[in-house]
Amino acid sequence: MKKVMALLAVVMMLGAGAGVAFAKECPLLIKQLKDASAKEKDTKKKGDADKLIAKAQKEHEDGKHADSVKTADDAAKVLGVKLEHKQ
Ligand SMILES: [Cu+2]
Repeated sequence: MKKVMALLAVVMMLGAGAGVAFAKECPLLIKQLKDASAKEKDTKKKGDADKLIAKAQKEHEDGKHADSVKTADDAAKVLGVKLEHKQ
């Protein structure tokens, strides 16, 4: 039983660590997207991208950082830019 508890503790610590990494990453991605969107001249693409950027921002605020990163990647595809992910 002790082993199981120790394992659980390790898993939880790893999970929290990953959460923190994502939490720091989203704003960086969102900033890159906003810069790219500001330069986008195609209003249709810009509109689609802005919607995704707002969604990513919301997901980040809700603590769904992994989803936020995925949404940010989708927005980057719309804008045709490559995001710099933090390692
Ligand atoms: Cu986040």
